[in-house]
Amino acid sequence: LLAQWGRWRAASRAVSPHPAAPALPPGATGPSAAPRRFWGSYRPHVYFGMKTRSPRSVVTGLMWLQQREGAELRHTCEQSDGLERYGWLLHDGERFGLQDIHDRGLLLRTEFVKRPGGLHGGDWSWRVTARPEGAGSQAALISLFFYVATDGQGALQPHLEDGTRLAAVTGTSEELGDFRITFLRPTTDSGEDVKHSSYHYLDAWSPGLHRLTDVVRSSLSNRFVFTAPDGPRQRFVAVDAFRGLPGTAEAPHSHLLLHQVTLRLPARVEVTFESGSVRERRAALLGPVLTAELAQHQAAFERRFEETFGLERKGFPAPQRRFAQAALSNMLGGMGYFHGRSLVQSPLHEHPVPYPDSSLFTAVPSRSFFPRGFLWDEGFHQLLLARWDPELSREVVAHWLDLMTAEGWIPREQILGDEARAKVPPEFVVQHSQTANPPTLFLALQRLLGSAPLPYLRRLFPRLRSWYEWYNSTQAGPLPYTFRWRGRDPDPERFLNPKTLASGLDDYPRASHPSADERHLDLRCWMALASRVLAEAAERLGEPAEPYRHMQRALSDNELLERLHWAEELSAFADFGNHSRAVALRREAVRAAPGRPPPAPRMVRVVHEAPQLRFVGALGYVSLFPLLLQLLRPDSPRLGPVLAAMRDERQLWTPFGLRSLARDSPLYMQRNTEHDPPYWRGSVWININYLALRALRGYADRPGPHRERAARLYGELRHNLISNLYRQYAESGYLWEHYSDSTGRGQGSHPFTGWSALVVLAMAEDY
Ligand code: 6A9
Repeated sequence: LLAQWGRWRAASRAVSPHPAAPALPPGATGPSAAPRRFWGSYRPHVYFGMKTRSPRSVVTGLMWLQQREGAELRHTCEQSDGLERYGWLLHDGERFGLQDIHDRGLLLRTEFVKRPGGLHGGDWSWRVTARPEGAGSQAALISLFFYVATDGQGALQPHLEDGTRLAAVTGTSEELGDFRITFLRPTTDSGEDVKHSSYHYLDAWSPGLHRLTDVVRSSLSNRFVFTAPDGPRQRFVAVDAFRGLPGTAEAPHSHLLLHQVTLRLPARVEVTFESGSVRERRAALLGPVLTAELAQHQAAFERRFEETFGLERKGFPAPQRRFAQAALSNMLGGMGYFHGRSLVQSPLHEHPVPYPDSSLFTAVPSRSFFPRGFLWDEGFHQLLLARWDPELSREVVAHWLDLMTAEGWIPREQILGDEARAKVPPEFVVQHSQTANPPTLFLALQRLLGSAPLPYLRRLFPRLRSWYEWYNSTQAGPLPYTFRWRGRDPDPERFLNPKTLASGLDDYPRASHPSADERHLDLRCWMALASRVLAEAAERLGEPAEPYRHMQRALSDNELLERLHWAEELSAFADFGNHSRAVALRREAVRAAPGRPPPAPRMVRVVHEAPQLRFVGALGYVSLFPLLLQLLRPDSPRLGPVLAAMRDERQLWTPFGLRSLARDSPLYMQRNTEHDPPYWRGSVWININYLALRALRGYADRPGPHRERAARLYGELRHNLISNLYRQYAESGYLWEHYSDSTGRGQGSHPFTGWSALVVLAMAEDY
């Protein structure tokens, strides 16, 4: 019975929240305590939308449709939309933002400004300006759709003019109180009256926010004709009666009110949100008043940007400064507020279990492809945001720590709420409670520590300690002071090299045969960093720091590091494990079942050399970790060979940054399966390159035999990174997930203004 009870208790710890007081006291992020951050563009997965930091916020958003053959309704950021470019050019993370969207002959500018006041986060205004771009699109017909929707709470009331124009929506909801949203009559882009426009509106119920696009799309009809008095007649598409979604019997959850305005370019529409609790209002935030406020905010942003990063002072020309401003703005404009339940699989449960409701305020790696929180990405994001707004950064870190389970685990990928879930294939939704991710929040904390108020640190501390202990106890390696990522791919026969998603470096080659004998160098170095930062935090708080200092000393002891991880035959640091140096993928015919056509051949792994315990013969990012986290002493005899591997073009050096895996490494640019192209097997990744710059700068600043060499490498690497990222942005319109090591071209998802935006810190030389 006792054993049963013990198992039950352990199982419930895997899916219950950590017992320490939350890092964010209740209400700390709500409208009364933090009114300035209540409203925001916290819906990074839509091209333009806002919500409040509430669990089930009322949301607002924009869709558009060019009225011509083959054009599609735009709403959520989709890579498949193939927009030439889009993103925030200016965004201060709090009061204002300006975004340009280029969509085949159409330039849409979306701007917002907030105005504080009252008890519920104040007012805001939007301005959406649509202009033709390039030849042939003058006077094209376009529809703009502005909507308001609830998410299971609150009430909305439409106010119609002439029976078809949705002029305003009034409403009330938890946390927001009473409000009024007004859709102003359109003007030309310079504010003159437009000759003719056509209005439609939709009043519908959706099963949830994740189906809004479907609801609108299924309500469109092409029976309308645009008849301007002095222009040609043109058929167009508009929302008609809503007849329900095909094939669903889901209960209504979201009330949607949508205003459609159809008109010829150029055009401008303004929208105001007015909070019922604002008692006295100066002039409405519209027209020339709005123009003036936008200009003020823009000037303030530019001043603050220069004060913070000093790029003009450093001599960067205006186009490069605008590029850096856009990179920062996209990180800020990509911040989201999510609420919902993770699905957790623990070894003690037969099936995945929903974790209690949680809220997360976080930046995201990519608005189109990964618009949700990722644990180790976030530590890098906060390196940048901590410089722009340390208070914002502290809040984000606290949100993440509040996701911790009673065991001390934080799920790697946060898929909270229906909208987030709608973007993820089911097989990726479940989070495994034994799977870690690099504890990069310690990187961010290291930066925040100096200025963090003590009460804040005090709230964080018990959680940091549990988190640290969780790594120490669940990711321990086979020998003292070694570590091992759990949760590698369990089915090695299917992959050239089974993946290690936990490490964040996914398919980076590790021991060919996963086993309990493995020692993973990167995790060991992360733990050295964690020990150091935790010790510093403990000292600031007057808590016992010695256990963390002890660990820090042991993990940065260079002799021990060499004994555990120096591979003489590679002349590099490496992982250790059960490893074969000769594996390959081979196509294998699969036998047909009697009477059926032969199935497609599949790839299986063949092992030509029996695995044995040895260092893993891969040279790449993992090998650099003792340098990246500056554990290697400046006078270490190993520093020379590490620097040499970095600078060698047959190994890690490229004109675009350091590649992830050496060109002469056996798995360089190898597919893992027929469907799985190389990812961390050659490409240039910016987060690691940022760490490399920071480390080189560190070695250049400290006395030692390689000081000058480190300084030289630093200068060259910085130049290569900045010029390639700038060139890619100028040519392709985006920052990317990673970059080709042979051409420098952006690859993978885009826009990816997660850690790629660290280029701003590289430009500022802020480490
Ligand atoms: C796949 C498919 C619409 C992979 O940036 C986030 C992470 C990094 O943490 C990690 O280091 N990315 C890197 O190797 C993207 C991971 C996406 C996983 C989810 C679902 C979605 O298709």
